[in-house]
Amino acid sequence: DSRPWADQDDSAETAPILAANDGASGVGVLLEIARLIKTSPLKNIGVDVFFIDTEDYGKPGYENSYCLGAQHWAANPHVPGYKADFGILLDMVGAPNAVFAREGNSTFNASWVQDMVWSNAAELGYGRFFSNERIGPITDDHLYINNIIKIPTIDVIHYDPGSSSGTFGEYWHTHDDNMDMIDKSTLTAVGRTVTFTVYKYEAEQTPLP
Ligand code: AHN
Ligand code: ZN
Repeated sequence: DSRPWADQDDSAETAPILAANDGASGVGVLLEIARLIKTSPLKNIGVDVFFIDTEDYGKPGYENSYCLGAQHWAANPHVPGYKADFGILLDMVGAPNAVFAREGNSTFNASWVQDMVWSNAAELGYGRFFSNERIGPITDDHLYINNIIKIPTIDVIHYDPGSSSGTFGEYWHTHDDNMDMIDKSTLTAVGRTVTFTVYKYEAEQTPLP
C-alpha cells in the first residue's frame, strides 16, 4: 500500500511514492513482531497480522475514497463471523522524533485499547513518542474496522500539524518519503510497545483448560 501519486510534491509529480514511512514502516514493524511471536509462541491467544492494501488511493475531500482494503475486508471478512478482542493499526511509525497523539476515532471507539497501549508505552519509557495529547478524528483503516465489523481498533499514527503540510509532516505524499525518513529508534519504540502489549494481554487472560 503506497500512494500512487506524489500529490503533495511541489512539482505535482504523478509518479508513485516509495512510501518508506507512509505504508512500509508499519509493515516492517509487523514483520518483526511476527518473527518474535514465532520465536516465543503465544499459548493463550492468537494474533492476526493484517496487511491492508489501498488505504492511500483516495482523493482529498471525497469521503470513503480512502481505506478501500479495510472497507472491503470489514464488510467481507476472510473468515465469516471473524472476531477479535481488539486491533492496533500502525500508520507512519518510522519518522525521526515521531509523536503519536491520542487520535479521536480511536478514543471514541476503543478507549480501553488506547489506554492500554499508551500506558504500556509509558511503562517502557516511550512517553516521548506516545503523547497523551488528544487530537481530532483521522479517517484511516481503523475507522471502518470499528464501524463496520466492530472490532475495537486504535490508530498509532504520526500526525504533525506543525509541519508545512499542516497534517502529516513535510515528507508526506512526496518523493521525500524514502529511507531518509526512517529512524530505528521510532520503529523500536513502536515495535516494543506493541510486542509488550501482546504478551502482557496474553498473561492477563484466563488460561485455556
Ligand atoms: C486521509 O488523509 C484521508 N487520511 C489520513 C490517513 C492516511 C493517509 N494515512 C496515510 N496516508
Ligand atoms: Zn498516505
